[in-house]
Amino acid sequence: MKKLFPLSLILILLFSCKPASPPEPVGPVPTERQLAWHQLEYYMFVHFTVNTFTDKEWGYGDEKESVFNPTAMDCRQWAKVAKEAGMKGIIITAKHHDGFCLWPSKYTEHSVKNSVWKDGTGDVVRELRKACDEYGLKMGVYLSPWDRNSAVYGTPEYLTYYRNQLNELLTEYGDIFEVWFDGANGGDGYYGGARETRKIDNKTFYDWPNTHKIVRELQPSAVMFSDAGPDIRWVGNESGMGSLTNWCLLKKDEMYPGGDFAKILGEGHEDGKHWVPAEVDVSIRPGWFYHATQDSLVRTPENLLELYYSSVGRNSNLLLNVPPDRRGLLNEKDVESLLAFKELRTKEFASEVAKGKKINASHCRGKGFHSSNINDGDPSTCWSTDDSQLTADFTIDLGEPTEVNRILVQEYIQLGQRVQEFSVDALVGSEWQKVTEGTTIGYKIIRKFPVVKASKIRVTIKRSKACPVISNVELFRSPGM
Ligand code: FUL
Repeated sequence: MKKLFPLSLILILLFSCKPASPPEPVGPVPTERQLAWHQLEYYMFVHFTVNTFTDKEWGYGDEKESVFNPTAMDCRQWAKVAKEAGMKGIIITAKHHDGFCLWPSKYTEHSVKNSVWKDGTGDVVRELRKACDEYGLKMGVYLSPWDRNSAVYGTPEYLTYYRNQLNELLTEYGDIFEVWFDGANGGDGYYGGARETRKIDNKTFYDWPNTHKIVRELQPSAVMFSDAGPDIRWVGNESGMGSLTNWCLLKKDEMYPGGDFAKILGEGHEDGKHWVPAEVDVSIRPGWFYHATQDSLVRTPENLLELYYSSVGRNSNLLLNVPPDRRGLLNEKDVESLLAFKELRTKEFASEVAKGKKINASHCRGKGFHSSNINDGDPSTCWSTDDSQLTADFTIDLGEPTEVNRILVQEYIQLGQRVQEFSVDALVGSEWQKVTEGTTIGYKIIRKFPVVKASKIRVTIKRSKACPVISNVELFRSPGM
């Protein structure tokens, strides 16, 4: 018997540590550019145009260029604040629906070149480029497909105009990480003096596939956002709410920008044929543009933290709009709130208690996929089970009763999004208590639960499309409720 023991031990070890091949990818997987985008998580939206000076949300297109006149314009201040706030980039409304261009486009007179700002020699996009470079931020551009100024809007000629402008933005301003195609389209406007209503067919008018080709050719690393991708999708609301069930997958061929797909956009399609993750765009103020009357309505740091949980915490990126005021500066109120939110967030995730703790899984695929990969702090390693094993759990041994109230989980999305249902239990004393449960995971989820003093935390994958592949779990004792 004594001799058999070491032999059986060796057999067990051999079995559990057999070198394993990685699981096959399941369904669509992210492209390199999408993977890089996931990792950005949080960046700034900047809505700035003639509206800032006319106090409107949607300019009609007949605004005089001279109204655009920021008195202390400073993109470096925007970038400095974004950096200090922990954001990774800035997306600017190079042209909003009013058609006014923040760069001196050679295809229109309706731009900064005819404003009084810097006697018409200024270029907001170029200043932002420089500022982003200085602060190590990425830059993205919003180019509104709807143009209420253009005389040719609604005709095929407009497509040439739109693409020419896109070409300028994608060739003259360095690397662009995201191109934002808004879904609001067609309606009344100035249209070169016609002052009429122009309706377009969302499905056909823009000939999107050919516009997308231009972006791919000129900026191969850029992701494209719209209601329906191709790379990143709208989350279906502007209130900052990612969906609890959130597949990064979409049947995008059945959709088009400006269509009525809000609910689908929130959840995505479990059986979607394309990887098109959700981005949560939301403003720090009620409006997208600056209005002095909204100075008292800036979101509080606490509210911004809630937005963070309902976006980044729900497998989405957070694109937070912070509109410059008439000086061309981010307003003190917004800056104060943003930076206080950064502080709150840092404190919220300061005490991580799972890293390097003993961890055991009910199943292991074999060598290279051990459960210790889950809490090793290295997102490039992962835990997985045999192909046929679709349910499994792993337990983190905290060593001693430890207060915990947040959990962060990440799938190894390079191999697809798999988990359909999970639950989390805590061992409190000698009793297991469920602390949270959910459906999808994806790139990242963060869940809150009331503080428990747990000696162990167990995560159970209850349903999965294929063997689960988990890259990271973190547990926190946050000061928040
Ligand atoms: C919407 C636009 O109509 C708003 O003005 C804003 O730009 C928002 C981000 O997208 O569709």
